[in-house]
Amino acid sequence: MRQPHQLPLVGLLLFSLIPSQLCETCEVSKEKYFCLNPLLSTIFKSKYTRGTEAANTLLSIRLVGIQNQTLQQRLLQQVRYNVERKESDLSSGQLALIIMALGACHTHDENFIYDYHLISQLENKFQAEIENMGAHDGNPLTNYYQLSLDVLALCLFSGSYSTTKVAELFSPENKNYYLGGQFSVDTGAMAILALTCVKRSLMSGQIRADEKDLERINNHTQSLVKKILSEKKGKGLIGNAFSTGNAMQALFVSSDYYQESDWDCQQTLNTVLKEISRGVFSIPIAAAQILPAVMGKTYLDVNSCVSGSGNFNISIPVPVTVTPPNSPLYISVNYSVRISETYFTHVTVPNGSVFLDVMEEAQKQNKTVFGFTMEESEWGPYITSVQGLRANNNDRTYWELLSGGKPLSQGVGSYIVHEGDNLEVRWSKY
Ligand code: CBY
Repeated sequence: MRQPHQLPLVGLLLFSLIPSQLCETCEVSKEKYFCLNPLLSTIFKSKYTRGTEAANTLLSIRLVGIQNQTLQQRLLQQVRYNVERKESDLSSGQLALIIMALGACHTHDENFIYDYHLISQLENKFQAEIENMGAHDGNPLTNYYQLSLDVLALCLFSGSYSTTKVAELFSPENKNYYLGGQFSVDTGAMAILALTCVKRSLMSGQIRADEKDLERINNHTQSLVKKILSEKKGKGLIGNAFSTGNAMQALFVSSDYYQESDWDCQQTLNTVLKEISRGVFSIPIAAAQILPAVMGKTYLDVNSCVSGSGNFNISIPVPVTVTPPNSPLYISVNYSVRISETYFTHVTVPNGSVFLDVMEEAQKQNKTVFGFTMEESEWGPYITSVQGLRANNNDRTYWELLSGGKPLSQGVGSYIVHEGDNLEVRWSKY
C-alpha cells in the first residue's frame, strides 16, 4: 500500500543522481549591463577588415542576442567577402568560425554554408591538419586551438569526423596543448568545448561509436578541466584576461567534472567586469571572445539561441586618453633582437607608442640587424620574421615578445611601451 507514495521520492532521488545536463553558468545581471558598454562600443566601432575577426564577432553577438541589423549586415558582408575571395587562404580554424557565425541561431544565412559547400571544405582542411601532423613530428598546419574549432564546427553542423581520431588527437598529454612550455588555457578550453559537443552527440545517439571512445573522451575532458582549474589566478582570472572567457565557457559546459567549491564563478565574473572597465578588452577580437561568457553563453548554444536581450542600452562613450600634464613627449627604451647572439639598441619614441613603433624606429637605424616582416592577424600585427629568419609552425619556431625578460601577453600592435623598458624579440620554440 505504501509503494505509490514512495515513487515520487525515488524519482527525485534518481533525478538528483543523474549528472545534470543543465550547465552551471553565472552571468552579468541586468542591472549591471552598463558594465558591458566598453565591449559593445569596441564592437560597434570596429571596421572589421582583419582576418576573420568579423566571424568571431558575428558569432558572439548572435549568441548573446544582440539583434542590431546594421551591425549584423556589416559583419555578414565581411564574412561573405572572406568566403568568396579568400576561401583557399583561410586556415581551418578561420573557416570553422565562419561556419559557426553563419549557422548561429538558424537564420537564412545558414544557406550560405550549404551553397558554398563549407562543411566539406572544412572536412578537407581538418584532414590536411592531420596529415601535416603525420609528416612533421605531430605539428599541425596551424595549432590545437584551431583543430578544436574544426571539431566543434563539424560536430555542431553535422560534418563527418572520426570519434576514434578525435579521442586519439585530444589526449591531454599531447604537446600541442603547450605553448612555450606553458599549458595554453585558450587551447585546453576550446578542446573541452569540442569534446563536450562530441560527447553529447554520442550520448544522444546522433552518431554511433565505440564505448571506448566515449570513455576516453570523458577522461580527456576530466583531465583538461583539472589543468584549466589549476591555472586559476588569485583574483579569479584563468590563465590571463584574454583566455578567461574561453575558460569560463569550458567550465560552464563541464560542471559534471568539478565540485562547486573548485571554482568561484562569481569572483571570476566580477574580476572580468573590472578588467572590462579598465579597457583591457579594447580590441574587437578580445571583446568578441569575452562577451558570450559574461552573458552565460557558450559556443555550444549556437543551435539553441534564445532571442531576448536585444535591448542593451548602448551608449557609446568616447574614450578619453588624458596624458598627465607633465608627462614627457618622448620616451627612450632599450630594444634587442636575440637569436644566439643579442643585438642591442637604444630607441626614442613618442610617449604612448606601442612595441611596433619601437621595432620600426630600430629598423630605420639599421635594416640589416633590425629589419622585420609582419602579417595581420585577428589580434593585430604578428611578427613573422626578423633579420630574414622566419617563424615556422612545422618546427614550432616563433618570435617571442618580452619586456624585462618576461613574455608579454599582448602583441606588438597593442603593448604600450614605457620609459626605460627593456624590450626584446627572441627567436624561440613553443
Ligand atoms: N586563433 C589562433 O590560431 C591562435 C590561438 C592561440 C592559442 C591564441 C593566442 C588564443 C586565442 N584566444 O586566440 C595562440 N595565441 C597561438 C596558437 C600562438 C602560436 C601561433 C602559431 C601557431 N602555431 O599557430 C604562437 C607562435 C605560440 C603564438 N601564439 C605567439 C604569440 C606571440 C606573438 C608574437 C609575434 N611574433 O608577433 C605573443 C605576443 C606571445 C609573446 N609574448 O610572444 C602571443 N602569441 C600572444 C600574447 C597571444 C594572446 C594575444 C592577447 C592580446 N591581447 O593580444 C592570445 C589571445 C593569443 C592570440 N596569443 Co599567441 C593568448 C592569450 O594571451 N590568452 C584562431 C584564429 C582563427 O583566430
